Amino acid sequence: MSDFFKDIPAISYVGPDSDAEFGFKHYNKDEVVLGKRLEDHLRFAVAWWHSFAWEGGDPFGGQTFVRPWHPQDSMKNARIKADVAFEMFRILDVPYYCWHDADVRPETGNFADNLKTLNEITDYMLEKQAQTGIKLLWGTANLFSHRRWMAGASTNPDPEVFAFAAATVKSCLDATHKLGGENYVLWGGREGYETLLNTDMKQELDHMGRFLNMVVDYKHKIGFKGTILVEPKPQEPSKHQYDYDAATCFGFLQKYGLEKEVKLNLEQGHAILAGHSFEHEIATAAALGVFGSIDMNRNDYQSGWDTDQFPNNVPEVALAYYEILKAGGFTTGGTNFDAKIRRQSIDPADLILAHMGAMDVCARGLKAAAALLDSGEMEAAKKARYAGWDTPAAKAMLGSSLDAIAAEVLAKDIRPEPRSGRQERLENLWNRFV
Ligand code: XLS
Ligand code: NI
Ligand code: NI
Repeated sequence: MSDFFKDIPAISYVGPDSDAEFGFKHYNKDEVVLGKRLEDHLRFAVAWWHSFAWEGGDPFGGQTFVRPWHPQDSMKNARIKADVAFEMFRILDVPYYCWHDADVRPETGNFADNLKTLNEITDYMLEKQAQTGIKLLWGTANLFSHRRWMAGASTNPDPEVFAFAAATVKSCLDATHKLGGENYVLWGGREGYETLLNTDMKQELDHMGRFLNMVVDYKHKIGFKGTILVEPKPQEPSKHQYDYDAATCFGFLQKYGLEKEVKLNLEQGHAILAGHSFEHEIATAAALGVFGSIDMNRNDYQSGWDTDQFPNNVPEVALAYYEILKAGGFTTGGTNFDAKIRRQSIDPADLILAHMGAMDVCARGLKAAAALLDSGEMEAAKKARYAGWDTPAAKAMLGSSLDAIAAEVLAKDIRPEPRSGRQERLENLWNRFV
């Protein structure tokens, strides 16, 4: 046990009428919604990197946080960091957490040492999981921070970097498997390019497709039962990233024969960077059969970059959960807060309050979405809009041909009558629930 959070009580449900600073106002994990406990619907996870590895730097200034596990260059401090992390998971009563290799172990620059320290610290984390019951939602490899990755990992023009990436992902998949992780994520931060003047795009895409196939093969080889997830993002850090958005990723998976093996981890802020809404990305992935998990962190709408802020907009979050519920909810996925406190929020309490508030926002959003879904009104309106397609004649047309349909249009003198899309009525309906 560490005393980093010494004056902070464990967070429990106090209800919406309480003004307690530390307490859930809306997230009552045992509340049953649509036949399932809120904890099982939302499947919250804390991201190790933003809360414990990031030191508060931005492009104009360095570290603002002063923590007992700094500097992060020794196994001794990696253990202190793990102690504090598990203490925070306990205080928040979250069921899951997520990590990159580089968040949990010191970086030494060579693979053998990285492997040794990763195995050592994840053994320690396994003990902590056993003591607390907290589980791993997903593990991942950081293939973007160290300078060796500057021109990409699997898409690097240097085969030695590809090899280093393959070895690193193998080690992270092994560690995720050991910890009973329910998913494994690949976010291609530098799998893209800065300029076509020095880039062979076709070759890079083929290498990335081959790499992902090797990941899937290895997953089966070791009997890892979790889901392999790819996380789309259009740019930042690379100018152009190959995993632009959900639809682009699906095309990539299909081209390399992986659409049945790999699903998507969708992030709210990345959707916005791609010029989409979060619910658009979720609905796209669900329609294509590749919805997996979410990173629930928003951007600042004025700044135009990935600011990784905790969610605080209930109507926005509700729209996302509505699509998730319609898709049947999470299976192996969950709600990961890939979010960081602001660099001025230097107190330990800020870390707790950020997560606590975000869990409340998500609970409110999910409950609103569930109530609307349960009322059936929105879905009935949608069904009515497509009712014409329920007739045998309309169904038969889909198996017909252009010339047969054209003959029918002439013979019956078909003249379609436009009908209202009723958008504002449906927006008013939505507003009754949020
Ligand atoms: C960065 C990504 C990253 C992934 C994990 O923008 O969101 O944090 O979730 O590598
Ligand atoms: Ni992100
Ligand atoms: Ni993310």
